[in-house]
Amino acid sequence: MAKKIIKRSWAEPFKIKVVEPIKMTTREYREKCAKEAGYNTFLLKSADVYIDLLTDSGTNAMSDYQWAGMMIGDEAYAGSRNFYYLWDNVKKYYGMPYFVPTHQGRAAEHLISKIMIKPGDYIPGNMYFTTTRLHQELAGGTFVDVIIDEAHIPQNKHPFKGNVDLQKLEDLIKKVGAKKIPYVSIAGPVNMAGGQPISMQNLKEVSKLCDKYGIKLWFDATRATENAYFIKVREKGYENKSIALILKEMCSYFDGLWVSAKKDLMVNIGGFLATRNKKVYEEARNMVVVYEGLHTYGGLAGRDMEAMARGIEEMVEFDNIKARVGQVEYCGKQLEKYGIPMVYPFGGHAIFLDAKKFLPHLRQDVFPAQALANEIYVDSGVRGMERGIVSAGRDPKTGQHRYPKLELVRLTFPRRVYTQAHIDVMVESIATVFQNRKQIKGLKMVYEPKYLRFFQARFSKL
Ligand code: PM9
Repeated sequence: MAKKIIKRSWAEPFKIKVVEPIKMTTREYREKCAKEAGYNTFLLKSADVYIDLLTDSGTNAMSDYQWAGMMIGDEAYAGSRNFYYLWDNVKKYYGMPYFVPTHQGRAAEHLISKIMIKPGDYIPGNMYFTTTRLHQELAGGTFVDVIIDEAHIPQNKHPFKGNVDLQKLEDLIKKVGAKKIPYVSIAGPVNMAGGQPISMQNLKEVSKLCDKYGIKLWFDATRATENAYFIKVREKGYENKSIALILKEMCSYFDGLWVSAKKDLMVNIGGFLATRNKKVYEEARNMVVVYEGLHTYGGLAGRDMEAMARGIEEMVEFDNIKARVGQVEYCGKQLEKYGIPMVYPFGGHAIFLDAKKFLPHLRQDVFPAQALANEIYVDSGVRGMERGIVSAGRDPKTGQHRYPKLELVRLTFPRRVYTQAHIDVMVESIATVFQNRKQIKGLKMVYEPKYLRFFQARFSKL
């Protein structure tokens, strides 16, 4: 008799040493919490959340190696030894000789935007990110989306939806002139597109095009190891290369990069700017003392920099990144069984629900993704985030809502935090909300802050 083939599963490459209790509340209680929070999941109290999938930013579980490093924080005002260790690791893993720490990613975005952008400039990029674009606009620039069209279509299964459309980029260069483009801003993977990667081949081509016109290329490397993982498993010629080697090759095409260390590096706070351009470095090093703190701590404690340095070493371990992306994939496959509309292929850090398809009876200006994130919270205490019209904000020139093609709810996985059982509970909740979707009503925005409105806007039910 032929032997039955036994499936062999993978599991997380760690075990749990410390736990943080969480509690399930009643639906009635959560209805009250949601109303008090103005139907904005950012305004909920964390204590009222059961499974927190708002973000993977600063919410990761540090390893014992990172926690041990916290104890050897050198809290000197100037010249902390943790700073030099972190700098060494930035050189070693990102291949950039110059480095300035910042308290988080947007602080580095602030520095680079102020240094590089003049009023009237254009900054092409592979889809906008909220904080990145805002800093580019505040510096007087206009962001132009040059991502491939496939990125705007949730069901499209292109393996590298983060790719730049070279024709769109060259058309823009010819239209406005290379002098008006201080740099091309590349994210890998692309958060707002669903965590979609850019291919090495596309990166090479973008770099060649930039060289042709003498334009600099800058990298938002916040989740670059996820991008490196997708290159390894999807792009020919990279299957036998390590994540560290792929990351280094990716970075080699850029003049500089910025990182929110709260993601890949698995720390609770931190960021940095790194470059091979000495002039930019000198300006950043000078500006950081104005906005962040001395250039050897940049708004961070010595212990934070030690945890970041150690996080860099862990983030490139293949088993670590495989388990991280694998958890997202597991979740997507479970949701698929219930016919839940999502963005494909599943991304690196999150599952993105397609709210336009989930709630086809709601027009985009009654905020379907915001309403859906809220319903999921009320059903089970699972907290996700709107990534649609609210996040897109208003056009600074016309003052009108921007209407993005993607109207999504993001369910983001903090690294090394939740188990498969948490995912199963979350999947069943979303399936229940999907069953009852026709009863979900839209929202009206009743308070709108000027910048990054998704963080603090308030809504009422229609
Ligand atoms: N990303 C996220 O949840 C946290 C705040 S915005 C909702 O996805 C990229 C690709 C990011 C990012 C933050 C930043 C800014 C830059 N680039 O939050 O300032 O995903 O450390 O980084 C968030 P900081």
